[in-house]
Amino acid sequence: MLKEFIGDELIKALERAKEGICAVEFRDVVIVHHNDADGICAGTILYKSFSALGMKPKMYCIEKVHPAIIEKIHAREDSLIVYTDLGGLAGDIIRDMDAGRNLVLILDHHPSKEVRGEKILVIDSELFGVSGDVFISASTLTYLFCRYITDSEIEGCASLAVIGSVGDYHDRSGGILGYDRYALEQAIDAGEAKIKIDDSRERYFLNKFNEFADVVADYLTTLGSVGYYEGGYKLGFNAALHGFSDEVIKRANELKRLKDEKFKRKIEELKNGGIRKEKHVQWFHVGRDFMPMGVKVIGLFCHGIKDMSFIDEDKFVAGFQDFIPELPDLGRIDWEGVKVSFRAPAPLERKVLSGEVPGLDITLPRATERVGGTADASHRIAAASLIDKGREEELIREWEAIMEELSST
Ligand SMILES: [Mn+2]
Repeated sequence: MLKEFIGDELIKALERAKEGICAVEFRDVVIVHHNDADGICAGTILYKSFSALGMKPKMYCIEKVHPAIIEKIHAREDSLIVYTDLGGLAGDIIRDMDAGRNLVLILDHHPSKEVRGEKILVIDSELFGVSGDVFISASTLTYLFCRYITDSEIEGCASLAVIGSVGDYHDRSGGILGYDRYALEQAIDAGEAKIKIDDSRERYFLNKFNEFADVVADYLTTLGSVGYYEGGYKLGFNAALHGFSDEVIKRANELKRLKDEKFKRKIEELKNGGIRKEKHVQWFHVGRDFMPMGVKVIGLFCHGIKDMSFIDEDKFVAGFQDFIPELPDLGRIDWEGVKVSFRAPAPLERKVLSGEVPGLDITLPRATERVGGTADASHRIAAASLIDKGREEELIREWEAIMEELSST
């Protein structure tokens, strides 16, 4: 098994994780997964594997790891709680909030940090020098882990790993690579998948879905993120388990249309004076107008409008969206928050990349810290944070002040 990767530190860690889990008694299994295609496939792989071991896992699908959410999920004891496709950076918060009541395993492929604790284990490819942005999806990592815990190859899991990898665009160079490719080869050997070359790019046809992996991934991400607050990920999870019904495909297409309509309407509002202009940023707040879409879409929206003609190309674009504290399956959480996404119009993007203008990776986390929020993702030309509701104007003021401070030096 896994001949190609023998001696590999990551593989050894997965073996150790199995030993760690087998050494502890737990009553039930809880799976916490992200709401895009990769997260849904990773969650489904865990579900299938623990089911094969005779357990019936409880599933939670979340968009973000936040203390108020961790608190709800960990209000139990003697369980095995497995996070997949998220949690890598929140290991210490999860450990402290759980306080040793449960056994926690985090399987992630995003940048993360190591955590010490008797009842927590973080296995993140990035900690082993394997880029989770290119060579391994959460689904592939989870698939490999599940091979160890079940000591077998479970039908359909390798295909799900392929969908997750494609969902995270790991095929962007023409085909999937590294560990993801290993899962693809397993799916092909099992007769689940075929490679087709389409315009000098690989596409992966999956027999079970009678469809290409990229199309399946697109449906799952739409159901999970655009349909987040109506629990669309449950339709995605069922489809990942059993295949797509016509109704589920119809719902995915309706959700796509809904997103387009809501975006169109919001653009009209912004054009008609719905945008506020400061010295360095133009910004707006969509409140709950994007319901039932999750907070991922504020980033998509800002990205979509940043180069439109009504946008001032010398200023950054910032959009706020309410994080609704009534989560599907989890119920009410004790936190009212807002997500903010920043983007740069193309001419400003060039100035950031040439060093003429400070990048969002510096300015937004700093402003976020000043208002007591948490940076969510920070890149030079695209960044996002979570802050408490009611502190939006303060964040904009602090961010403007930081821009002034950095420009004057
Ligand atoms: Mn992922």
